[in-house]
Amino acid sequence: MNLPSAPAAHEVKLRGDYSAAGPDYAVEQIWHGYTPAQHALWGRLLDRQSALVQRYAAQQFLAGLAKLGVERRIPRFDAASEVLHRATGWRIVAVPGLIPEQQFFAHLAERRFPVTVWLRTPEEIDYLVEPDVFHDFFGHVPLLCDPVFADFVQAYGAAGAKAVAEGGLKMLARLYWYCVEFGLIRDGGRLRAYGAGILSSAGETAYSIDSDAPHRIGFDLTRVMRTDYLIDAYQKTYFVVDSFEQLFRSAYDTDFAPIYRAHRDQAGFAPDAVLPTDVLWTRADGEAPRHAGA
Ligand code: HBI
Ligand code: FE
Repeated sequence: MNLPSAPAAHEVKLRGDYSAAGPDYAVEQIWHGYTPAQHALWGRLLDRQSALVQRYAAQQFLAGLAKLGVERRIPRFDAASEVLHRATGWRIVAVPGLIPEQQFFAHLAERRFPVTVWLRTPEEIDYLVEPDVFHDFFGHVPLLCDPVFADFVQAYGAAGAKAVAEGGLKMLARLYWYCVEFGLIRDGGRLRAYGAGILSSAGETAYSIDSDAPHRIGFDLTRVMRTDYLIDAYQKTYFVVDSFEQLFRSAYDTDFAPIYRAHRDQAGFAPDAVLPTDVLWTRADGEAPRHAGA
């Protein structure tokens, strides 16, 4: 079983049980296997983030969260998939954890979102390196109820297969990181967060919008694809889209191959770089704090 290398600056030992995974890395969600303590931990995580996202999350995320009717127990993926499928044709596929890029992209291209079946431990309530069911479900699934964003993620997945062939994997992973995981969006004159890595993190949800420490730079596809990222600290730069239509158009209208060819052998821009061509919303004025658990 060729286990994936986690998309991380440092290798992590994968903790899921991959023994029952199929060639597409799908497993069963053994919902009766979750303990009352795990459901209670899910409830604590949900209470904390639900309060924060009301104030900081994109409207489309909040609409999806409401549509899913997330309860204070670990969700049943098959029931949530029925709601999701009616909204945008997506379904959840249960996975043991991080899976290889190739299978990950293939699932996205066919409107299946991989959701990890295990939940973090109480000691990891503030931070864990590998995505768990709370990050994947609470962070990612609500926005997949938005038709435009759902189309973007499907187009992103379809681009994945080609990226593997054209040496663009690292650049495509940056697009996922700075948008799907840590993206901000304009909401009138203010900014709101839509990235799953932000909205599933108690500390980073407020930080991404309120702090003066990070840069906030207008989204530009090539700029994002050329910018490195770190995984063990709050982001030093967030990219701001005007709309999900802008994001979708960037993935759907653009042939990524010329971008891969032009830049695949170049070093990425530093996570805290500011370029003369950047449209700056805010410029950093300090150090991004490290994650509590890092
Ligand atoms: N696997 N289950 C899972 N979840 C992810 O978010 C994920 C993955 N494998 C690869 C991956 N993400 C990243 O390399 C993406 O940037 C492609
Ligand atoms: Fe994620």
